[in-house]
Amino acid sequence: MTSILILNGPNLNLLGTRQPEVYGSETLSDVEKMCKTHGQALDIDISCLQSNHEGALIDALHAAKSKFKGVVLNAGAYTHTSVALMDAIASVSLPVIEVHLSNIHARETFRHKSFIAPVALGQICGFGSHGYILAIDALVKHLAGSTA
Ligand code: CA2
Repeated sequence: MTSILILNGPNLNLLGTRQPEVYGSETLSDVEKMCKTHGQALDIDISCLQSNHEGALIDALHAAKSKFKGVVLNAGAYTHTSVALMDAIASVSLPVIEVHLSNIHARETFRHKSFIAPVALGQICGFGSHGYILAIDALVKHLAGSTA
């Protein structure tokens, strides 16, 4: 069965506790449940992991190589700072789709830069938690095309 990892970065464990106008009112657990339910409908296995630590996210990407066919990644603020995460994605050569709840391009200038985007299959932002569903669908379609 196709397996996809949903990987969330720093502070996303606090989802639903403040700034609902920016990030929505769902908790991370709600978002993860939604992804798993969507995975069941598509007959794919969805695993979820969140960490506030850059090294743990890098370790998760390295480990993903042998366990998953692709990754949906919301790297949180590390998106805008982490060359190390960019290098990790490039080194595992797994398809990674970058997701953001908010439209990072419509926010502060420092959020416009993504170190993930150049090594990602694509970027989805601004659609709230639905972005994770869009990313799963895009990854599944990509994987179907790459094995056909
Ligand atoms: O829009 C996104 O998904 C972000 O990745 C969220 C990050 C932010 O630094 C990025 O620029 C864009 C912030 C995640 C923090 O999320 C919280 C949500 C509610 C309460 C506390 C933190």
